[in-house]
Amino acid sequence: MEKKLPVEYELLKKDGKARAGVITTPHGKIETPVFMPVGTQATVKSMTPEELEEMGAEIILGNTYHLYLRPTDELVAKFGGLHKFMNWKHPILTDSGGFQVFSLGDLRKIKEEGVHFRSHIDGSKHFISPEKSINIQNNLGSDIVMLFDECPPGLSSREYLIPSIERTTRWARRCVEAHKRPNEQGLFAIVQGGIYEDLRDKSYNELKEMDEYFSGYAVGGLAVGEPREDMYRILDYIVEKLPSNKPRYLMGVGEPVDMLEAVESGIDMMDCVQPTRIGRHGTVFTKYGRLVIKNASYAEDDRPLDEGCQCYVCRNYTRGYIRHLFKTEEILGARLATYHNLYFLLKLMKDARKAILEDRFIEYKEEFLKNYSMGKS
Ligand code: PRF
Ligand code: ZN
Repeated sequence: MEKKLPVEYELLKKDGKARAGVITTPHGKIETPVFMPVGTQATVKSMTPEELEEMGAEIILGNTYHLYLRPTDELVAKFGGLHKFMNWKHPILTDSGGFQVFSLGDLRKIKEEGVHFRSHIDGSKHFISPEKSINIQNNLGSDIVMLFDECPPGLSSREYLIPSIERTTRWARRCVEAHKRPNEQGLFAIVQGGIYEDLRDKSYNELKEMDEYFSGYAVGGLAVGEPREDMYRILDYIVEKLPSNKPRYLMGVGEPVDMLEAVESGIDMMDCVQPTRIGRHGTVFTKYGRLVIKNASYAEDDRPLDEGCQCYVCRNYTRGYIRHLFKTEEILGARLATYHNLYFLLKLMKDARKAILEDRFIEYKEEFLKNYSMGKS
């Protein structure tokens, strides 16, 4: 008999390729499709865990790279792991640091052994290898551990991608080998391959040989500068080839239109810093598209950020008040906009799930897109 993995997926219903399911982790269940708020530095910026629970978040992200630099994974381990350190009782997924280190540009050098880089904080020298990334994630104690991969730029050539994929596969073997808590933390593989179908196949086929160790698969290397059509084409091509009995995670995508497209291709999980980042700077999602709250036209607007939104912010505050908070640089403005944006994407996925269960996902998606592109907020 195959050994049991700590993270499992149950498929409840398919509508076309879109899936509704449940992921079970050591810290509880997640209903999919799901949006995962990003808590890079052991906090989803400005939100308390109680607020995240209230808005309906079921799983959040943490980052190996940032937590390794500050406060260090060893310190987090002394507090009993990331859940205890930040007081979040539900599932956590940690990204491996691959993507963050590769985003450093000139500050890093890729070798077979791992990646040498300089800290974005103080310029100090560091090295992360596949073994070290897994060791850090073992110390953090996340429910889902990501493999240490290379995420090449969106328009990388085939000549660049082929050796990169092969190195990512060798790193995957080293990650599997280095994983010290296989009964408590599920490993997710990351399929790379840029915008080429055959290279996506190559990456997946190589990783698949280690399938028994993987609790799920991520699609990496998308939303990194390639045209939208290429992203949709690759998603449509590769997602249906991934094992149907494991969750599929699209990394770093949080634009509503892209999220629905991904769900239609069979993606179950997504994350993005976008809702928190744009929220802090005063841009919010509404049914009719984005809205920049500082604009003078909202000064006397007594409507909620998004008419029809049932979140705490929309039930209690007006656009005019939140605009005032941003104009006066009051902290509460950033908090309220962040709360609403996260709620909006969580709800988008909860509604998508409901639509899949009721066999009307395409109708749901088209209705959303029709409104969202009208831009009449
Ligand atoms: N790899 C990892 N993290 C990621 C990505 C990736 O390819 C992306 C790409 N959109 C976001 N975050 N490890
Ligand atoms: Zn709202």
